[in-house]
Amino acid sequence: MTQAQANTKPLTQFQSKSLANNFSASNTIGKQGAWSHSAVATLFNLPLNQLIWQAQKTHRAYFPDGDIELATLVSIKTGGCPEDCGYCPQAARYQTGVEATKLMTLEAVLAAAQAAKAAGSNRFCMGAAWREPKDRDIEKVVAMIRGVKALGLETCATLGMLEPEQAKALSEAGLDFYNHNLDTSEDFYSEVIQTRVYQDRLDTIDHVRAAGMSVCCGGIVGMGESREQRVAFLTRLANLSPYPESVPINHLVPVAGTPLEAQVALDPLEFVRTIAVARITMPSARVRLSAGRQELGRAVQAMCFMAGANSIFYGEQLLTTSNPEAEYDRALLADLGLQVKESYKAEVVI
Ligand code: SAM
Ligand code: DTB
Ligand code: SF4
Repeated sequence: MTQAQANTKPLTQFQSKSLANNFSASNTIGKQGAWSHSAVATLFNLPLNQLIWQAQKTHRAYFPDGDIELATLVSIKTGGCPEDCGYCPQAARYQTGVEATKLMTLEAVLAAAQAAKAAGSNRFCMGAAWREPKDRDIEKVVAMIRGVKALGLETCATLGMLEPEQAKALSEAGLDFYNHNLDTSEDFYSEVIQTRVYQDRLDTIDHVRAAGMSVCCGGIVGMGESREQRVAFLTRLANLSPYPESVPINHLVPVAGTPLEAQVALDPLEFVRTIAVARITMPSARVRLSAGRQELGRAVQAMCFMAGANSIFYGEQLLTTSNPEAEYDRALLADLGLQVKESYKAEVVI
């Protein structure tokens, strides 16, 4: 036995046992929001192989087909945002070279949705650089949602903070998902954003739920937060009741001109761990590899799929930054033997 094995074996056995207890409980308590900080920290601390093995067991139980969802993102209103999110190229106060645009026309949005459908996308997500939409914006987005739904695509929107009535109007128009990220842990939040507080995010998520829509909620890792803060962030997400149906995990894209422009990249293995812990703690959620995939490369993305990621943003553009070409992603999925989710196929949730 090597010194390294001698050092890790007792820890491994102990951690496996404590994880097994937590794991069996998680099948019933996860939905009710009972993940403790220490249970999530224990997952993060597991030897990587064990963590991925647990994540794979969860993934196979909840997604026996193991397919990958493709979500296409379109920026329906770019730049000029009054908020100060330290990572965001669309905040008006940072000199990032992003030009503010008006809201896209209905025709342009429907043309983009048609193209996404033709490229094989499952979901069409409309993003707007707003702190919160005005009621007249909601009317226009309602028409977009109706048009995109009529094409047979799943719909998602991310428009900033919502009032209950606005969430209701979007839901009545047929919006399937609303994306609103917690982004990080509560204690790190104010180091990145000062123009709103964590509770504002939680309130909007409540309004989305109350209006009957599914929640798409995740965040960004690699902004300089600590491991403990990543644990706290995922614990918070997993304890939302119910936890989100969609969990986008963004890897910070450091954009020149933003306060986080010089942020040192996170260790890719820590990103893989974050994906695995998201999979285990939110077993029936679609865990989406979101911003920052280009920088990860094929091998790390493959590890993320092994760790339970089962959704990607698909198409060469995110909102203002670039994403892998569709052809690159199709080749990656084919090389890994991963099938694309069929649109509107019922998902098996145990
Ligand atoms: N304005 C709305 C809001 O903030 O909720 C919606 C659009 S906002 C751009 C959506 C999400 O994109 C953010 O919550 C953040 O997680 C992600 N994001 C923005 N800039 C990013 C960056 N540079 N790197 C990684 N993720 C980023
Ligand atoms: C999410 O969590 N990631 C997407 C989507 N939700 C709206 C946005 C990523 C944006 C990355 C920076 C940009 O392209 O401007
Ligand atoms: Fe505005 Fe959203 Fe960017 Fe924050 S993340 S500056 S709210 S567009």
